[in-house]
Amino acid sequence: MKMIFRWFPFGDDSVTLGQIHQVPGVSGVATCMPAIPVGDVWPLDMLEKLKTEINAAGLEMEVIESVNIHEDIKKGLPGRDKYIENYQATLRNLGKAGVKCLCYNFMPVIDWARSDLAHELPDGSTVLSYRHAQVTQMNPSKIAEAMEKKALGYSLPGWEPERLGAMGADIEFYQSMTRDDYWKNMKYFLDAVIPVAEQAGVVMAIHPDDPPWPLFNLPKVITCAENIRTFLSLNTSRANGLTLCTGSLGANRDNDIPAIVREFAGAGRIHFAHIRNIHFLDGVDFDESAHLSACGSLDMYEIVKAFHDSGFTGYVRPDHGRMIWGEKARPGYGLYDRALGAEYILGLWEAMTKGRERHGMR
Ligand SMILES: [Mn+2]
Repeated sequence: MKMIFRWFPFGDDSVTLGQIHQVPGVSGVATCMPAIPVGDVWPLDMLEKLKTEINAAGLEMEVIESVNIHEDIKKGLPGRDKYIENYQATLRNLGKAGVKCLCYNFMPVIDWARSDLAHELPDGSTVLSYRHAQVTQMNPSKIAEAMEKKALGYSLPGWEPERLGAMGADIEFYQSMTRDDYWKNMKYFLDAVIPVAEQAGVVMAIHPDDPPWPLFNLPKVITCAENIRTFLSLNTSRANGLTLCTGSLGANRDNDIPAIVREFAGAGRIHFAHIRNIHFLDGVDFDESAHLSACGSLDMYEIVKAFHDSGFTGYVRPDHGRMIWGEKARPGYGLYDRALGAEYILGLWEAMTKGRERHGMR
């Protein structure tokens, strides 16, 4: 596996490339170009400039997270072909710039949702939290407003202003769409872009829906093993793969994350792993937590072991961290707790590798 760190360019991150380079074992970043409007082609010269900056800091730019998908594609509107052509052009440019993996999502309107971005834990650290009653009682623009207040001026990926403007009408649009139609729109997109990704040397890695259940009656599809099987069967190329986000899928207690990892990493379809822990509360409520198994409800040893046993060679990043030690940063994306998470995962990995080499342990 290759340990990387998410980093937001163009001054939109409190964490510097120099700091990331000092986190032991981290070889690169997953980055993005938020300045490009959704649906436009990402210009090669901008990608190359960004790559030069990242390489100059001693890091690689092999993963992009994300190139957002225009809503017309998800809705299956006639305008989608133009946006798909642009997506294909972006994939070609990513390949030319040396990008190997593209993390994206296909969630309608709302990318991810939390009720609080700075919920205080007993030790004084703050985390992202989810209270189902609060989320479902608020209308989406209220959620957006509440989230923005706690984002400390940093952009929230998935809650871009252009998305918020059309949110009400977009949610209305999907009320009459069946899940089958949504799968069809997804297949139309995949069949058009996956061959281009293959040629460009880029693997695509869809991110699960977060949380993995429907909100506001929107179609959610990347939520469980069965639906992931359906997704992977829509286009059977290896370039049609997954970002396995343990915290997103893990929020549904019926999802057996180690089993999901074994099934899909074993089939060579997981290209990127987001590894984080969550702490289950009543019902479907949860708080995000520190990465250690002891701090949350997911067994991180079993999750990492499932990747290790599968011979996983893809990218891994610590996912959201807590805000600790007085750090001021984009919620979930401070330096300190994510660095602790990366070291914990690397420690588990080394122990598993050496346990096998030296003691024949499985
Ligand atoms: Mn994730």
